Amino acid sequence: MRVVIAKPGLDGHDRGAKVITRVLRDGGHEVIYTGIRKTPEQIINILIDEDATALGISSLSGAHEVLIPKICDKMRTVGLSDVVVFAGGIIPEKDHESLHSSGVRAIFGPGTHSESIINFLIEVSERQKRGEPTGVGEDTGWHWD
Ligand code: B12
Repeated sequence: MRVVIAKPGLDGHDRGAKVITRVLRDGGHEVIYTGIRKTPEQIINILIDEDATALGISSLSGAHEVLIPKICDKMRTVGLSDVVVFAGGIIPEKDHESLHSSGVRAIFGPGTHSESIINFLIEVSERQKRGEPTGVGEDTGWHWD
């Protein structure tokens, strides 16, 4: 897949995003890392310019409940409904449900094994091959556990 790893928010916690960029590249994906402190608008532009099929968002600042739904809404507005969104970082369990409702298909916290992120993307490709929608604009309720 062609994956953008994005780091929205004002903080500089970039280790996780860099680790995930490496993990996905090693797993055979094409990965573009945005760098830190990107606005939702900048992330949308990068997704369009890079013709991405998936967006992974890293958030450790506590702003996930504002920033991630905002990015998902903008993606739907500009016609990026097919793009799969997943996230990671410091995202408490209690916030997972609302993020899933925003269109986030998987959330990975600290200590996640690389294998489970790779397996998630394999599952996404298999679902897409079967014609089962996974993008941020699809209201299927499906998410990775
Ligand atoms: C290292 C660290 C720092 C470093 C950051 C260095 C860097 N360049 O990244 C420094 C010292 C700079 C720092 C500063 C601050 N920090 Co700090 N920091 C941490 C700490 C201890 C570890 C984070 C880390 O690097 N982990 C290692 C990486 C590899 O793990 P990870 O990021 O979690 O990523 C893994 C998963 O989460 C997941 N993942 C992450 N992103 C993504 C994305 C995708 C797409 C996927 C699939 C998976 C995924 O996969 C990764 C691999 O398993 C955490 C506490 C913690 N235990 O997490 C606090 C923490 C994140 N920091 C915190 C705070 C408050 C700050 C400061 C505001 C403190 C202050 N008052 O100055 C400042 C902010 C400075 C700034 N401008 O950003 C808080 C955030 C609180 C919150 N969310 O509510 C935390 C949680 C500490 C705490 N318990 O309070 N910090």
